[in-house]
Amino acid sequence: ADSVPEEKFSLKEVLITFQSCLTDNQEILTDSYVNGWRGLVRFMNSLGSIFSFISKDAVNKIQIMVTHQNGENGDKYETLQSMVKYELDNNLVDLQRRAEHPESGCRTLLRLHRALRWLELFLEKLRTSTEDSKTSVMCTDAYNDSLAQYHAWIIRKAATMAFCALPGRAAFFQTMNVGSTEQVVAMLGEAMPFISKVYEITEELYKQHNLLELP
Ligand code: 1PW
Repeated sequence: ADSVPEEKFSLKEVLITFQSCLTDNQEILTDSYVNGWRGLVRFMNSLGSIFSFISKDAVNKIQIMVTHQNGENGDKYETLQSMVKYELDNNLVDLQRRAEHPESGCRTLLRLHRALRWLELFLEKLRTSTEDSKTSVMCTDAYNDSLAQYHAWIIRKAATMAFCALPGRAAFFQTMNVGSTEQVVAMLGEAMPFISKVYEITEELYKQHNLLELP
């Protein structure tokens, strides 16, 4: 009775975490957002070591956010809205170029936010794909339409190479541990609106405060 079986990883749990980000007044809980990313990292790592360079940066960004959350002013980081207000009010964000605050919560979260757009596009392509669709192509297209524009040539090159090593559609769906193809498609159909909502609210928040281009 004392041996608790290792919880099986399921992408469904991860997407549900993003669902739990939203508060009743449409704010985003930093803790759940970061937890959602922890799950995405586990998912990426389960895709093989070739993805570890990609997940490494996400791990790094997660750690920076955790440090803010556990810091003296951790309570100011409860939601993305309170974080933005706190860091801007106290001049804790480098607006022009990286200087005194190279690891502000605002600029760190912006990187995760941009990557979430990639995930959103990629999952939507998977959801609407057919048996003969190629995961590598869907992933690369999603990347080129989102995150790629923010990356230097060398990173784009490495990322595109990693995508080529993605398992085929059937195996990829299995890695998600959600069940049959139909179940994966249904799960994505349910979860995608929450990811999109979280993305939209964050985008609007950053836009309002002119933070979308933070160095
Ligand atoms: C299969 C599921 C894929 C969805 C997850 C997407 C993860 C995105 C991580 C991409 C990281 C590529 C290598 C790192 C690049 C960094 O330079 C870059 N970080 C991100 C997250 O784009 C920018 O961060 P920086 O250098 O301004 O601190």
